[in-house]
Amino acid sequence: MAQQTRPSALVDLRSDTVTKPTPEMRDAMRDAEVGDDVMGEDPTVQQLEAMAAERMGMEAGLFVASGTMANQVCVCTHTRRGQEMIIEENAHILHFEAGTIAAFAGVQPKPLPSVRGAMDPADVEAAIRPDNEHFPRTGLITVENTHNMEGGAAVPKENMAAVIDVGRRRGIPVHIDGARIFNAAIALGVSPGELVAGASSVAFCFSKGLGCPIGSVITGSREFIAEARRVRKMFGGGMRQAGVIAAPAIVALESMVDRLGQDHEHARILADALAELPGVTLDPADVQTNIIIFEFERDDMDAQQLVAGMRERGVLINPRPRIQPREAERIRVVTHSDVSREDIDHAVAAFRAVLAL
Ligand code: TLP
Repeated sequence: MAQQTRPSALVDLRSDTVTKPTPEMRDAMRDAEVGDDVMGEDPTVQQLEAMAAERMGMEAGLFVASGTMANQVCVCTHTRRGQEMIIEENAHILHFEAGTIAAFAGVQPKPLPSVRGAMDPADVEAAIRPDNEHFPRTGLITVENTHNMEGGAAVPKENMAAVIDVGRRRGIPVHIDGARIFNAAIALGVSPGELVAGASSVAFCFSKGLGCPIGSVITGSREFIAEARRVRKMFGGGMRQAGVIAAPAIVALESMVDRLGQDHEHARILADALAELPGVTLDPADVQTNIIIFEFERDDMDAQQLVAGMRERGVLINPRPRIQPREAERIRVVTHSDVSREDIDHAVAAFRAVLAL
């Protein structure tokens, strides 16, 4: 267990992507047995892919460079050009992947509203296009869990199961952007395999809460992964001695998953303190995992000034970019394995100092 307990020079709460590899990860990178993975000869990558598939209850896995590549390889593998994909309206795939579903997969989105990331299964079913030559064909349904822009909300298992069931009944694949699926599983008290049961593909990241420097994995059926492997090659994502970056991911699966609850606890402490401060609109009960998003509105200070004031006190935070027209200014704060309890206390003190009336 690799909780690092230094009061940091800087407390970096911009994202859980900022974590540095632990000493155990560095050791594993140095000692990794490697081979040419495009030739199917890297034993460390193969071990990681098998472990990841097993965790998700899937047949096979595929190691890729990033969460974005994971999602895009899945979208391209599931769909054909000109199709439509049903997606939650604030999803990462829709807003933060540089328009790739249009540029690479050639599919158009059918965005649906949600309650904190959970789309109504009846809406999903109603959004499936009837057979009519005017319409695009519905080629994919996606669910993001945890939902980043909904403040790390964990989409409940029953909702996931109901949406997955719509896909199964209507013969439409369901992809899960599970960049933070372990955070979701821990918050909901279920195994990740239970949470994604019946989905066609699940992507999750090692370079977020799990603390790795790089990497994501796609899991699915053997047949799907064989096809995804070809698409990954088209993206330029075939990697050679990738065991050096797969090795820390194995360390992460073995030792970084159970500690995620600590990040959630830290986020709750922060949320309780933030909710008391003038200008902050936040219901701490909404903070289920390691992401806090709060509305910020004051006459005497805007979000940029809050960010600057926090930086002066050694705490890094980011505004959450506006993704819907006219929405309120929001700030995102993310806890992770490089943030200790002392760091949280320091951040709370800094927020109080900057926001005190
Ligand atoms: N999210 C990043 C930024 O892109 C916003 C962050 O700091 O949270 N799915 C989800 C739900 C994500 O949150 C992210 C990254 C990705 C996919 C993409 O992963 P990467 O950054 O590895 O391409």
